[in-house]
Amino acid sequence: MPKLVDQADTAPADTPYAAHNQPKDTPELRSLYDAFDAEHLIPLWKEIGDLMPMEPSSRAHPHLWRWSTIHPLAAKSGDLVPVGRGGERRAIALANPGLGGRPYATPTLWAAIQYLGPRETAPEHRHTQNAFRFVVEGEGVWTVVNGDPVAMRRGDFLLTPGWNFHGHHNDTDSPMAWIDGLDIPFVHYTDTAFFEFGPDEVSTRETPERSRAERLWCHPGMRPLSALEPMHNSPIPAYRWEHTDRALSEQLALEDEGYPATVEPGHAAVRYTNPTTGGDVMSTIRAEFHRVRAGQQTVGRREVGSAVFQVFSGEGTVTLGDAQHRVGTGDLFVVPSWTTLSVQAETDLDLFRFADTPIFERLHQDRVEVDAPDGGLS
Ligand code: GTQ
Ligand code: FE2
Repeated sequence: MPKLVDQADTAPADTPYAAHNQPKDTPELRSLYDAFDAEHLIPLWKEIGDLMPMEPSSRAHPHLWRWSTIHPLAAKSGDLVPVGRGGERRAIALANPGLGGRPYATPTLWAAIQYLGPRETAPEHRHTQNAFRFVVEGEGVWTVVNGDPVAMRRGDFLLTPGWNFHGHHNDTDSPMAWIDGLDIPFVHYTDTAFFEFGPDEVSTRETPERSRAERLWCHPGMRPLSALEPMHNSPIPAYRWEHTDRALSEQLALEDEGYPATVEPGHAAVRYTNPTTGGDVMSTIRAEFHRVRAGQQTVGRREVGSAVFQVFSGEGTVTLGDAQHRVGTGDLFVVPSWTTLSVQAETDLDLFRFADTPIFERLHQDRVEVDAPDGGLS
């Protein structure tokens, strides 16, 4: 297996650690190091620049995947690869080129394009990994969560929190693709994964207009008195596009009317939340939607932890540290930890974003730095 950690042999020359007095290279020193090796011991002084950097320096790259490239490949796998028990899902992961050939978009997050052909079914299962879907185009698939069918349509953000049974069924004669986000890498590193197969067929073929969970939970500002305890995952199965779209357009309209509503001029944004806590939708994943007006540039911002964006609509340029990418509808890009991101919108630009920040907030390891509008830091 490819090694996941680049091991430094000596303190890197470009860090303050380089000032450390290295011992003289003598035969005794070499035999000491050989003895360390034989006993599975590693001295800190050879690794410190990598283990204890002055600030995060992610192995993940700020990579971009184009929808126009990955969607046809997903469609091709629809022709060649059956979906069913065992493989479970026709999901193709974004593999960050900095992460040693593993199917990880970032050190903590999985992002994949999933493809389901006409009338196909992805069988039910459950796992401790938290999952969501975001739909950039198309409709017609039903994700069935604990026996409750939930329609998937363009712009919807759908949840499958850990340990809920879920399967997917395409009830139309057209294929559909969407993106999945999960905390698979985080769960893998921490050896906390459990998995169970469900029934081979998805447990319902009903296609109701609204899922039972939406009928119970999706009334703005209200919760049922039958469920007053806080839940660590949001009970909302689908955050519908009409609400996201209206929330953003109203923020911009209020800004035009002179009321404070946007995060910065011409930049509207919402976070999807758990209505029982007001916090993030799931314990390991934050999800947001951003709308930047044509001609606006967002202020540079970096934070601890990693994020993945998908362009929902529009065109622009993203600056990620030293890298710049022109982006359009469906394109996906990674923002590694502590990498400054700024977005320049050519047309009105709609961006879906997910990140691992809830993990670091819970552990009090979170940090954010925002460029001052004059180019300095605040
Ligand atoms: O749809 O249940 O991309 O279990 C990876 C693992 C999707 C899913 C993925 C999964 C799923
Ligand atoms: Fe799953």
